[in-house]
Amino acid sequence: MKLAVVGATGLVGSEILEVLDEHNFAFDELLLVASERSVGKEITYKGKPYQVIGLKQAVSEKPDIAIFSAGGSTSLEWAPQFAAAGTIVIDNSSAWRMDPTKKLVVPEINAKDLRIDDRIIANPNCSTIQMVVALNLLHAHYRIKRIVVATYQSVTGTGKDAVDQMMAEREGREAQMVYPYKIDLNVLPHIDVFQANGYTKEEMKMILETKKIFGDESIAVTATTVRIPTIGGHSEAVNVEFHEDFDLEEVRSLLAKTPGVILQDDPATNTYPMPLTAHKKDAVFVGRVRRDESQPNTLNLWVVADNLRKGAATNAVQIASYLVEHSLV
Ligand code: A2P
Ligand code: 11C
Repeated sequence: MKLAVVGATGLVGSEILEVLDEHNFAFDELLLVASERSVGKEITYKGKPYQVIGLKQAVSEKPDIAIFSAGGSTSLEWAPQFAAAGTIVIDNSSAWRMDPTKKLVVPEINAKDLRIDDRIIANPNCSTIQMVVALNLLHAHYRIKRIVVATYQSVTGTGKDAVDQMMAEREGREAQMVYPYKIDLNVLPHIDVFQANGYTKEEMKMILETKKIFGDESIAVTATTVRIPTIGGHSEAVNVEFHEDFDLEEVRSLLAKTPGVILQDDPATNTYPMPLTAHKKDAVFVGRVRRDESQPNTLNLWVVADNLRKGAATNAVQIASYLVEHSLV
Protein backbone atom coordinates (compact mmCIF):
# COMPACT_ATOMS: atom_id res chain seq x y z
CA MET A 1 0.00 0.00 0.00
CA LYS A 2 1.43 3.29 -1.18
CA LEU A 3 -0.49 6.24 0.28
CA ALA A 4 -0.25 9.89 -0.79
CA VAL A 5 -1.53 12.88 1.19
CA VAL A 6 -1.93 15.86 -1.15
CA GLY A 7 -2.00 19.16 0.75
CA ALA A 8 0.06 17.61 3.56
CA THR A 9 1.28 21.00 4.81
CA GLY A 10 -2.24 22.40 5.27
CA LEU A 11 -4.64 22.27 8.22
CA VAL A 12 -6.63 19.31 6.91
CA GLY A 13 -3.45 17.61 5.64
CA SER A 14 -1.83 17.72 9.10
CA GLU A 15 -5.06 16.45 10.64
CA ILE A 16 -5.08 13.54 8.16
CA LEU A 17 -1.59 12.57 9.36
CA GLU A 18 -2.75 12.66 13.00
CA VAL A 19 -5.81 10.54 12.20
CA LEU A 20 -3.78 8.00 10.15
CA ASP A 21 -1.49 7.66 13.14
CA GLU A 22 -4.28 7.38 15.75
CA HIS A 23 -6.21 4.86 13.60
CA ASN A 24 -3.00 2.87 12.94
CA PHE A 25 -3.73 2.96 9.21
CA ALA A 26 -1.28 0.49 7.67
CA PHE A 27 0.81 1.42 4.63
CA ASP A 28 4.22 0.54 3.23
CA GLU A 29 5.03 3.91 1.77
CA LEU A 30 3.84 7.45 2.47
CA LEU A 31 4.10 10.33 -0.01
CA LEU A 32 3.59 13.82 1.39
CA VAL A 33 2.62 16.22 -1.36
CA ALA A 34 2.12 20.01 -1.47
CA SER A 35 2.69 22.98 -3.76
CA GLU A 36 6.07 23.73 -5.35
CA ARG A 37 6.59 26.28 -2.52
CA SER A 38 6.87 23.45 0.00
CA VAL A 39 8.89 20.90 -1.98
CA GLY A 40 11.83 19.67 0.11
CA LYS A 41 10.27 20.77 3.40
CA GLU A 42 10.43 18.12 6.14
CA ILE A 43 7.38 16.72 7.93
CA THR A 44 7.66 14.19 10.74
CA TYR A 45 5.26 11.25 10.89
CA LYS A 46 5.54 8.66 13.70
CA GLY A 47 8.97 10.10 14.53
CA LYS A 48 10.26 9.63 10.96
CA PRO A 49 11.15 12.58 8.69
CA TYR A 50 9.53 12.79 5.23
CA GLN A 51 10.40 15.28 2.48
CA VAL A 52 7.49 17.02 0.78
CA ILE A 53 7.28 16.29 -2.95
CA GLY A 54 5.40 17.98 -5.81
CA LEU A 55 2.34 16.72 -7.66
CA LYS A 56 4.18 15.64 -10.81
CA GLN A 57 6.52 13.38 -8.87
CA ALA A 58 3.62 12.02 -6.81
CA VAL A 59 1.66 10.97 -9.93
CA SER A 60 4.73 9.26 -11.37
CA GLU A 61 4.99 7.18 -8.16
CA LYS A 62 1.49 5.74 -8.82
CA PRO A 63 0.20 5.59 -5.24
CA ASP A 64 -2.67 3.18 -4.50
CA ILE A 65 -4.65 5.85 -2.65
CA ALA A 66 -4.26 9.64 -2.65
CA ILE A 67 -6.17 11.69 -0.10
CA PHE A 68 -6.50 15.21 -1.55
CA SER A 69 -6.96 18.34 0.51
CA ALA A 70 -5.35 21.09 -1.52
CA GLY A 71 -8.34 23.06 -2.80
CA GLY A 72 -10.80 22.63 -5.66
CA SER A 73 -8.61 23.81 -8.53
CA THR A 74 -5.76 21.43 -7.58
CA SER A 75 -8.29 18.57 -7.44
CA LEU A 76 -9.87 19.46 -10.77
CA GLU A 77 -6.50 19.51 -12.48
CA TRP A 78 -4.73 16.66 -10.74
CA ALA A 79 -7.27 14.09 -9.50
CA PRO A 80 -7.93 12.85 -13.09
CA GLN A 81 -4.18 12.48 -13.67
CA PHE A 82 -3.80 10.35 -10.52
CA ALA A 83 -6.90 8.35 -11.49
CA ALA A 84 -5.43 7.73 -14.96
CA ALA A 85 -2.29 6.38 -13.25
CA GLY A 86 -4.48 3.85 -11.35
CA THR A 87 -4.68 5.75 -8.04
CA ILE A 88 -7.93 5.97 -6.08
CA VAL A 89 -8.41 9.61 -5.16
CA ILE A 90 -10.38 10.53 -2.02
CA ASP A 91 -11.05 14.21 -2.52
CA ASN A 92 -11.87 16.68 0.23
CA SER A 93 -12.66 19.59 -2.07
CA SER A 94 -16.01 20.50 -3.61
CA ALA A 95 -14.68 19.83 -7.14
CA TRP A 96 -16.36 16.46 -7.77
CA ARG A 97 -19.13 16.21 -5.19
CA MET A 98 -22.08 16.96 -7.40
CA ASP A 99 -20.71 15.12 -10.46
CA PRO A 100 -23.33 12.40 -11.07
CA THR A 101 -20.57 9.93 -12.03
CA LYS A 102 -18.83 10.32 -8.63
CA LYS A 103 -19.88 8.93 -5.23
CA LEU A 104 -20.25 11.36 -2.32
CA VAL A 105 -19.44 9.22 0.69
CA VAL A 106 -20.07 9.29 4.42
CA PRO A 107 -19.04 5.73 5.40
CA GLU A 108 -21.72 5.30 8.10
CA ILE A 109 -24.39 6.04 5.49
CA ASN A 110 -23.37 4.99 1.98
CA ALA A 111 -19.94 3.34 1.82
CA LYS A 112 -21.76 0.20 0.66
CA ASP A 113 -22.27 1.97 -2.71
CA LEU A 114 -18.50 1.98 -3.38
CA ARG A 115 -17.26 -0.25 -6.20
CA ILE A 116 -13.86 -1.46 -7.39
CA ASP A 117 -13.91 0.91 -10.39
CA ASP A 118 -14.54 4.12 -8.40
CA ARG A 119 -11.43 6.17 -9.10
CA ILE A 120 -12.38 9.60 -7.67
CA ILE A 121 -14.44 9.49 -4.46
CA ALA A 122 -15.75 12.75 -3.03
CA ASN A 123 -15.68 13.61 0.67
CA PRO A 124 -18.63 15.90 1.51
CA ASN A 125 -18.45 19.37 3.01
CA CYS A 126 -17.77 19.38 6.76
CA SER A 127 -21.02 21.05 7.79
CA THR A 128 -23.01 18.55 5.69
CA ILE A 129 -21.18 15.52 7.09
CA GLN A 130 -21.92 16.21 10.76
CA MET A 131 -25.58 16.94 10.06
CA VAL A 132 -26.26 13.79 8.02
CA VAL A 133 -24.35 11.57 10.47
CA ALA A 134 -26.58 12.91 13.27
CA LEU A 135 -29.79 12.40 11.27
CA ASN A 136 -28.94 9.00 9.72
CA LEU A 137 -30.98 6.64 11.93
CA LEU A 138 -33.74 9.20 12.51
CA HIS A 139 -34.18 9.44 8.72
CA ALA A 140 -34.32 5.63 8.49
CA HIS A 141 -37.10 5.55 11.12
CA TYR A 142 -39.22 8.64 10.51
CA ARG A 143 -38.13 9.87 7.02
CA ILE A 144 -36.98 13.47 6.81
CA LYS A 145 -39.37 15.89 5.12
CA ARG A 146 -37.56 19.20 5.68
CA ILE A 147 -34.46 20.51 7.46
CA VAL A 148 -33.90 24.12 8.59
CA VAL A 149 -30.31 24.55 9.73
CA ALA A 150 -28.22 27.45 11.02
CA THR A 151 -24.49 26.89 11.44
CA TYR A 152 -21.83 28.38 13.71
CA GLN A 153 -18.60 27.49 11.93
CA SER A 154 -14.98 27.47 13.06
CA VAL A 155 -12.33 29.56 11.28
CA THR A 156 -10.35 26.33 10.76
CA GLY A 157 -12.83 25.58 7.94
CA THR A 158 -11.22 28.37 5.92
CA GLY A 159 -7.61 27.20 6.46
CA LYS A 160 -4.49 28.19 8.29
CA ASP A 161 -4.46 31.83 7.06
CA ALA A 162 -7.89 32.40 8.61
CA VAL A 163 -6.75 31.03 11.98
CA ASP A 164 -3.84 33.42 11.69
CA GLN A 165 -6.15 36.39 10.95
CA MET A 166 -8.21 35.62 14.07
CA MET A 167 -5.19 35.13 16.34
CA ALA A 168 -3.49 38.27 14.97
CA GLU A 169 -6.59 40.34 15.74
CA ARG A 170 -6.71 38.84 19.22
CA GLU A 171 -3.02 39.57 19.84
CA GLY A 172 -3.00 43.00 18.16
CA ARG A 173 -0.63 41.85 15.38
CA GLU A 174 -0.79 42.73 11.66
CA ALA A 175 -2.04 39.83 9.53
CA GLN A 176 -3.39 39.13 6.08
CA MET A 177 -7.19 39.68 5.93
CA VAL A 178 -8.78 36.45 4.70
CA TYR A 179 -12.32 37.54 5.53
CA PRO A 180 -13.83 40.83 4.29
CA TYR A 181 -14.21 41.96 7.92
CA LYS A 182 -12.63 41.33 11.31
CA ILE A 183 -13.52 37.89 12.62
CA ASP A 184 -12.49 38.13 16.28
CA LEU A 185 -15.33 39.49 18.45
CA ASN A 186 -17.53 39.28 15.35
CA VAL A 187 -19.92 36.94 13.48
CA LEU A 188 -20.07 36.78 9.67
CA PRO A 189 -23.26 35.47 7.97
CA HIS A 190 -21.12 34.62 4.97
CA ILE A 191 -19.27 31.37 4.16
CA ASP A 192 -17.84 30.88 0.68
CA VAL A 193 -19.12 32.97 -2.25
CA PHE A 194 -22.60 34.39 -2.75
CA GLN A 195 -24.70 32.78 -5.48
CA ALA A 196 -27.26 34.38 -7.82
CA ASN A 197 -30.13 33.25 -5.52
CA GLY A 198 -28.72 35.15 -2.51
CA TYR A 199 -27.53 31.97 -0.73
CA THR A 200 -23.83 31.29 -0.22
CA LYS A 201 -22.07 28.33 -1.82
CA GLU A 202 -21.69 26.77 1.66
CA GLU A 203 -25.48 26.95 2.11
CA MET A 204 -26.05 25.38 -1.30
CA LYS A 205 -23.56 22.60 -0.45
CA MET A 206 -25.63 21.67 2.64
CA ILE A 207 -28.82 21.62 0.54
CA LEU A 208 -27.54 19.64 -2.45
CA GLU A 209 -25.10 17.27 -0.73
CA THR A 210 -27.68 16.16 1.87
CA LYS A 211 -30.03 14.95 -0.87
CA LYS A 212 -27.23 13.16 -2.71
CA ILE A 213 -25.83 11.39 0.39
CA PHE A 214 -29.26 10.15 1.52
CA GLY A 215 -30.16 9.37 -2.11
CA ASP A 216 -33.45 11.23 -1.64
CA GLU A 217 -34.17 14.30 -3.76
CA SER A 218 -37.45 14.87 -1.91
CA ILE A 219 -35.69 16.06 1.28
CA ALA A 220 -36.15 19.84 1.52
CA VAL A 221 -33.24 21.71 3.12
CA THR A 222 -32.72 25.39 3.84
CA ALA A 223 -29.58 26.74 5.50
CA THR A 224 -27.95 29.86 6.92
CA THR A 225 -24.21 29.34 7.37
CA VAL A 226 -22.27 31.60 9.72
CA ARG A 227 -18.61 32.02 10.65
CA ILE A 228 -17.78 32.55 14.32
CA PRO A 229 -14.41 33.19 16.00
CA THR A 230 -13.74 29.70 17.32
CA ILE A 231 -11.33 26.91 16.34
CA GLY A 232 -12.61 23.67 17.89
CA GLY A 233 -15.34 22.72 15.44
CA HIS A 234 -18.59 23.56 13.72
CA SER A 235 -21.91 23.79 15.61
CA GLU A 236 -25.37 23.53 14.07
CA ALA A 237 -28.90 24.29 15.22
CA VAL A 238 -30.90 21.69 13.27
CA ASN A 239 -34.70 21.83 13.01
CA VAL A 240 -35.96 18.70 11.29
CA GLU A 241 -39.49 17.82 10.26
CA PHE A 242 -40.29 14.14 9.63
CA HIS A 243 -43.03 12.43 7.62
CA GLU A 244 -43.76 10.17 10.63
CA ASP A 245 -44.34 11.22 14.23
CA PHE A 246 -41.77 10.16 16.84
CA ASP A 247 -41.47 9.39 20.50
CA LEU A 248 -38.81 11.56 22.15
CA GLU A 249 -37.42 8.69 24.22
CA GLU A 250 -37.11 6.57 21.08
CA VAL A 251 -35.34 9.50 19.35
CA ARG A 252 -32.82 9.60 22.21
CA SER A 253 -32.22 5.87 22.05
CA LEU A 254 -31.80 6.02 18.24
CA LEU A 255 -29.31 8.89 18.58
CA ALA A 256 -27.41 6.97 21.27
CA LYS A 257 -26.94 4.04 18.88
CA THR A 258 -26.37 6.03 15.67
CA PRO A 259 -22.93 5.07 14.28
CA GLY A 260 -20.44 7.89 14.79
CA VAL A 261 -22.70 9.84 17.19
CA ILE A 262 -22.23 10.54 20.89
CA LEU A 263 -25.31 11.82 22.69
CA GLN A 264 -24.50 14.60 25.19
CA ASP A 265 -27.86 15.76 26.46
CA ASP A 266 -28.58 16.45 30.10
CA PRO A 267 -29.89 19.95 30.84
CA ALA A 268 -29.86 19.17 34.59
CA THR A 269 -26.06 19.00 34.53
CA ASN A 270 -25.51 21.57 31.73
CA THR A 271 -24.40 18.74 29.45
CA TYR A 272 -24.45 19.64 25.76
CA PRO A 273 -21.96 19.57 22.89
CA MET A 274 -19.48 22.43 22.40
CA PRO A 275 -16.56 23.06 20.02
CA LEU A 276 -14.17 23.15 22.99
CA THR A 277 -15.05 19.58 23.98
CA ALA A 278 -15.44 18.23 20.41
CA HIS A 279 -11.98 19.48 19.37
CA LYS A 280 -9.67 16.64 18.16
CA LYS A 281 -12.44 14.03 18.54
CA ASP A 282 -13.64 11.85 15.66
CA ALA A 283 -17.30 11.68 16.72
CA VAL A 284 -20.33 13.86 16.02
CA PHE A 285 -21.86 15.14 19.28
CA VAL A 286 -25.62 15.70 19.61
CA GLY A 287 -27.54 17.43 22.38
CA ARG A 288 -30.42 19.82 23.20
CA VAL A 289 -32.81 17.14 21.91
CA ARG A 290 -36.35 18.52 22.09
CA ARG A 291 -39.64 18.51 20.28
CA ASP A 292 -40.42 21.62 18.23
CA GLU A 293 -43.72 22.45 19.89
CA SER A 294 -44.72 24.88 17.12
CA GLN A 295 -45.57 22.21 14.53
CA PRO A 296 -46.13 18.41 14.29
CA ASN A 297 -43.42 15.74 13.74
CA THR A 298 -40.60 18.24 14.22
CA LEU A 299 -37.45 18.01 16.31
CA ASN A 300 -34.71 20.43 17.40
CA LEU A 301 -31.09 19.26 17.79
CA TRP A 302 -27.72 20.86 18.49
CA VAL A 303 -24.94 19.13 16.54
CA VAL A 304 -21.21 19.74 17.04
CA ALA A 305 -18.15 18.10 15.44
CA ASP A 306 -14.52 18.97 14.83
CA ASN A 307 -14.73 20.05 11.19
CA LEU A 308 -11.12 19.05 10.54
CA ARG A 309 -11.83 15.54 11.98
CA LYS A 310 -15.20 13.96 11.04
CA GLY A 311 -15.83 16.92 8.71
CA ALA A 312 -12.67 16.20 6.71
CA ALA A 313 -9.70 14.04 7.79
CA THR A 314 -11.53 11.33 9.75
CA ASN A 315 -14.19 10.83 7.07
CA ALA A 316 -11.50 10.56 4.37
CA VAL A 317 -9.40 8.08 6.38
CA GLN A 318 -12.56 6.04 7.12
CA ILE A 319 -13.23 5.85 3.35
CA ALA A 320 -9.64 4.69 2.78
CA SER A 321 -10.01 2.05 5.54
CA TYR A 322 -13.29 0.85 4.02
CA LEU A 323 -11.60 0.42 0.62
CA VAL A 324 -8.81 -1.62 2.20
CA GLU A 325 -11.12 -3.74 4.39
CA HIS A 326 -13.41 -4.52 1.42
CA SER A 327 -10.56 -5.24 -1.05
CA LEU A 328 -11.58 -2.31 -3.24
CA VAL A 329 -7.98 -1.14 -3.63
P1 A2P B 1 1.46 24.71 0.49
O1 A2P B 1 1.61 24.67 1.99
O2 A2P B 1 2.69 24.30 -0.23
O3 A2P B 1 0.85 26.00 -0.01
P2 A2P B 1 -4.86 25.19 4.02
O4 A2P B 1 -6.23 24.76 3.57
O5 A2P B 1 -4.62 24.93 5.46
O6 A2P B 1 -4.55 26.59 3.60
O7 A2P B 1 -3.84 24.24 3.20
C1 A2P B 1 -3.86 24.08 1.80
C2 A2P B 1 -2.97 22.91 1.38
O8 A2P B 1 -3.06 22.76 -0.05
C3 A2P B 1 -1.50 23.13 1.67
O9 A2P B 1 -0.88 21.89 1.92
C4 A2P B 1 -0.99 23.70 0.35
O10 A2P B 1 0.39 23.53 0.13
C5 A2P B 1 -1.77 22.86 -0.62
N1 A2P B 1 -1.83 23.50 -1.93
C6 A2P B 1 -2.34 24.71 -2.22
N2 A2P B 1 -2.22 24.97 -3.54
C7 A2P B 1 -1.60 23.91 -4.10
C8 A2P B 1 -1.19 23.57 -5.41
N3 A2P B 1 -1.37 24.39 -6.45
N4 A2P B 1 -0.56 22.38 -5.60
C9 A2P B 1 -0.36 21.54 -4.56
N5 A2P B 1 -0.73 21.80 -3.29
C10 A2P B 1 -1.35 22.96 -3.06
C1 11C C 1 -15.85 26.05 5.84
N1 11C C 1 -17.14 24.15 5.05
O1 11C C 1 -16.06 25.75 7.04
C2 11C C 1 -16.06 25.05 4.75
C3 11C C 1 -14.74 24.38 4.51
O2 11C C 1 -16.32 22.54 0.49
O3 11C C 1 -14.87 21.41 1.62
C4 11C C 1 -14.77 23.25 3.54
C5 11C C 1 -15.10 23.67 2.15
C6 11C C 1 -15.45 22.46 1.36
O4 11C C 1 -15.44 27.13 5.47
